[in-house]
Amino acid sequence: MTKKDNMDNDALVLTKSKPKTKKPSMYKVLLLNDDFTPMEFVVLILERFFNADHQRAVSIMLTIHQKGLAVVGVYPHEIAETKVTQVMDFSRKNQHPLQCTMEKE
Ligand code: TYC
Repeated sequence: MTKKDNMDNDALVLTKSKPKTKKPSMYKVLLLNDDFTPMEFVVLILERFFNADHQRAVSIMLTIHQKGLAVVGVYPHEIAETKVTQVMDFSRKNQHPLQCTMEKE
């Protein structure tokens, strides 16, 4: 990570340059409570799309049920968008009104 600055052909100066790669911005994926989606369906969503084991999925689902929403994962933009789309598509196909959104961390 050094840059060679050759100044007037005699002094060779080594200067540090900043690395040019940036960490990607991260996005929280949120699952929202509603009065109609069955608890078991939310548990299935958490197991299938957010890799939660059954016990953790039940615990997160109950948090959403009680508090109104929960962050269910944090991902780079494209992955977060994919998760939201997967959840919304799967919920719509099963005729549940479950809502999933993302916001910048
Ligand atoms: N509140 C729903 C019920 O009582 C369960 C539920 C939990 C729905 C979490 C959505 O994101 C949710 N059947």
